[in-house]
Amino acid sequence: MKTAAEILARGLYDAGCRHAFGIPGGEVLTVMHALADAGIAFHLTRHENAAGFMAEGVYHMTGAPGILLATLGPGVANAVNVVANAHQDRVPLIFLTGCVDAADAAGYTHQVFDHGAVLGPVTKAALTLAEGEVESQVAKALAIATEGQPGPVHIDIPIGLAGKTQGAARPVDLPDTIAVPAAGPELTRARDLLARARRPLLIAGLEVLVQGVEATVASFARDFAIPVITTYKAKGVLPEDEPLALGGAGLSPLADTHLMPLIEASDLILLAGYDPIEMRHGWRHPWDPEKTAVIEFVAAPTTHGMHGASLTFVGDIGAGLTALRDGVAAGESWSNGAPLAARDALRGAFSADEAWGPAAIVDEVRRALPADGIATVDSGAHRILLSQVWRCPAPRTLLQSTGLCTMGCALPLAMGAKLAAPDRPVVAFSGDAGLEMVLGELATLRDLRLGLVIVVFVDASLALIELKQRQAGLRNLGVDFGVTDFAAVARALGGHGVAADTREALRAGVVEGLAADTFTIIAASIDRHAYDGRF
Ligand SMILES: Cc1ncc(C[n+]2csc(CCOP(=O)(O)OP(=O)(O)O)c2C)c(N)n1
Ligand SMILES: [Mg+2]
Repeated sequence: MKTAAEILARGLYDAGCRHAFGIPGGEVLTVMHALADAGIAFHLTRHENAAGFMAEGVYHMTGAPGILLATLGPGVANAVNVVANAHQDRVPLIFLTGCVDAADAAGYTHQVFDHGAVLGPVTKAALTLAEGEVESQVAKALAIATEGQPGPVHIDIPIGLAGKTQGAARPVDLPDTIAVPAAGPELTRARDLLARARRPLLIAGLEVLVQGVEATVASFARDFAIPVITTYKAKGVLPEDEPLALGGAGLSPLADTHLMPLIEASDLILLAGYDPIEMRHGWRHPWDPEKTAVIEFVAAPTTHGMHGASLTFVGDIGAGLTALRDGVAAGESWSNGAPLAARDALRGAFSADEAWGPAAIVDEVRRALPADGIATVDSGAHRILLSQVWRCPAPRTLLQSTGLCTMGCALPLAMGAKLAAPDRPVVAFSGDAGLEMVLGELATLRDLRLGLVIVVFVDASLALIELKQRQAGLRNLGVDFGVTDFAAVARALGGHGVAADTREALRAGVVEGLAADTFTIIAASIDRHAYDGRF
């Protein structure tokens, strides 16, 4: 007979989970120990929010749901940001917390608030484990976290229940419901549209990665010579050095000036797992489905209202594309060469041809990082520029928060990725304010003994916000701050630290850092207003 905590831990282990992150309190000790005893390593972090991003980093490398453990009350409150991020960024995250037993909650107030009420709007489900139902609840939590559009599921574990032996479990029935388009008038119409298209475009989104159908999408694009735009999360679905790859889009109005004319000129837009949660305002209603045929394959019914489509198929994106192309011969594609011209124009607009500056930093690190390397990037001006300049040779090689766009994610994402894939080189890019938000995690990084490289863009400014402030004609307020000696901070916390203001110094720092057995911070100083006119 197993306790509730043991059943929970076994269920998570069987789902492939091998790492959990967080900060315990007295209320979750039983759960933490049960996780470790089941073979799920527990990693102590300095903040629950960062712990959640480390869990996400592991998920991107292993495919298994992330696990975040926190105590009741303040632990829950500290984790709200990363849970919201998992919701917006479609990350299967199991958030485990303790709670006082129902009978106690009636007459006890210390640290007690309604966890479910706080987390309800930012989770797919919030469950409280119940006597005799633990096994089925864990199975349900995992199914909800991973199906359709993945996301966070909160499991509250009553203190009294965690260590209590449970009786025989009920059978758990959770059938897989993924669908493919059935033969019928819609599929026939879709095939006809594909057969007649002369200027087709494909827009790939994060659900392609979630469903693991990158190869199907890439061969579809190659076989029909269809140019591919991706969201930032889907960068690399088609290796970005291929001629059909038009790079990532979503946050850069400058990139849109080159991409929107293609959308306007296209006679068939194929949406593959395109979830517009990553896209800025300019991507609201980017096409008129009355004028342009749009066929979409998505994981979940579209209720976002961001764009229309002529035909929407919900279910298995790879099987959908395979059914679509069945019996359709590849025809002419863009005889005017417009996509290649747009690709050249984009490369010119986001050129790294400068001796020093933010694009030179991105370019230099890209050259130093091997093709199997993983980069993460924080929120801010540096991220928008990097997402346009950085070329991904494969999917999930650039990790970032693209739905919530929160600061403070790049360092912990990189830590989780490195922990789960220790043989792959990992670089985290961050703004100075974003890194200052998570400096405590350098102590976690020291304890984990992970050799990763952190490149910080030092501009003593919330550059993205400062730029918006100036563009709005407002006076300078609340966006500037002092210069931190990040190299010294790194050394104080057990890492290496170097300052770089030339390509040579940066390259040497990255090469040495990737070979080191502890972390390295490279403080790359850039000019104030370095991003003006660049995205
Ligand atoms: C948690 C959080 N707070 C505030 C913001 C709003 N915001 C977006 S970018 C940014 C500036 C970040 O500054 P820094 O990390 O130095 O990057 P830079 O823009 O200078 O490249 C801010 C404040 C956010 N996205 N997330
Ligand atoms: Mg900055």
